[in-house]
Amino acid sequence: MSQRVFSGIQPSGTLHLGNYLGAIKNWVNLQDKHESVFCIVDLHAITALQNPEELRKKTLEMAKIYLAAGIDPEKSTIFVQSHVPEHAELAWILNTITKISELERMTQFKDKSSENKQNINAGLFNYPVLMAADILLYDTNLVPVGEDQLQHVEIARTLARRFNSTFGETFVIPEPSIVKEGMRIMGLDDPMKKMSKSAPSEYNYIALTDSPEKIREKIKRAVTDSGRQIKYSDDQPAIKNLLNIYALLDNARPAEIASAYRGKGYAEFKKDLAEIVVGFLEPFQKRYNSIDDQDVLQTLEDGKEKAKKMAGEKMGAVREKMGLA
Ligand code: ATP
Ligand code: LTN
Repeated sequence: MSQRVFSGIQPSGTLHLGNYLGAIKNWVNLQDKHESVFCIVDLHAITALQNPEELRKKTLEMAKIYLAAGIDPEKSTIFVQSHVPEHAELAWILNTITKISELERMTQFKDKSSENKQNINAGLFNYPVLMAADILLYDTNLVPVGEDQLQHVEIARTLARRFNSTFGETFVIPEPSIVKEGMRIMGLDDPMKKMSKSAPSEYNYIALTDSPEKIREKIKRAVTDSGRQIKYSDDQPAIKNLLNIYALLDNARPAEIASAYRGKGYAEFKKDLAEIVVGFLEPFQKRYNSIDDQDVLQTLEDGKEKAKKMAGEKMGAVREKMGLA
C-alpha cells in the first residue's frame, strides 16, 4: 500500500554530499513508490538570524537543488513551509502538549545553543515542535532523514500519540526512514564527526557546488586510517566512510567495492572515488544551472496549493477536536 512520505531541509548554508546521501537520495527513490511531500523549511531556518534577501535567494536555490537531484514535481509536492500558515498554527497547539523537559533533552538544541550563545531563542528551543507539526499535518507514514534527526522524529511520534489519546484519533504515527550506509556520512578531515556545513574547515565536506578540481583536491587530502588495506570495517572508519560514499554513488555495496580494491593502494582508490564523485556532481550542477527561476517559482506555487489543501483539512479536524471551532 502506498504510504505518505514527508521531509524537509532548511534553506541555509551550502548543501553537502552528507545531506544528499543521507536524505535527498532516499527521497528520490521513495517518490516512485509513495505519495511524497518535500518542504523547504524557512521557518526553521529563522531560528538563526537570517538576512531577508539572502533567505529568499537560498529558498529558491534549495528548490532548484531538489529538482536537480531528481525530485519530480509531477510525482511529489514541493513547497515552502512559510507559504502554508497551518505549520505555525499546529506548532503552537503542539507546544501546549509538549513538556519543557522533553525539549531540554534534544541534542541538536544543546549543540546549536552552545555554538551560538548570543542567540538562544525560544524558536530554537521549540524547533522540534515545529518539525512535529510539519510531519503530522500530512498524515505522514515515513520521514526520510539522516541519523541526527531521529530524536526529532521520536518527539513527533510522542506528540502524535499524546494528542490522539487526549483528544481522539487524529494523527498518523510516523516512522523514520533511514539508509544504513548514508545515515551518517563522516567528515573527510575527521571520520569521527559527521560531515557538516558548519565544520570549521572546508576540507570536512564536499559541497554539491564544488568544482571538479576542488573535489579531487578534497578527496586527495581526506584522512585515511593507519592500516594499509582497503577493507570495510569499523576499525578503519576513514576508509569505511569513503567506501560508503563510493558505494552509494555507484549503487553498489561497500563490501564489494572493498574487495575490488583488495591489494591496491589508497591513492588509486581515492583517485577513482574522486572521479565517481565528479561524475555525479558535474551533471547535477549542469541540471541545476539550466533550471529557470520562473519555472521554480511556478513549481512552488503549485506545491503550495496542494500542501494547503492537505494541511487545511487536517487543521480543521484538530480545531474541531480541541473545541477551537
Ligand atoms: P549542520 O551541520 O550545520 O547542523 P547539516 O549539514 O547537518 O547542518 P541539515 O540541514 O541539518 O544539515 O540536514 C539536512 C538533512 O541532511 C537532514 O535529513 C540530516 O539528517 C541530513 N544530514 C546532515 N548531515 C548528514 C551527514 N553527515 N550524513 C548523513 N545525513 C546528513
Ligand atoms: N530538522 C530537519 C529539517 C526538517 C524536517 C522537517 C525533516 C524540518 N521539518 C520534517 C523531516 C521532516 C533538519 O534536517 N535539520
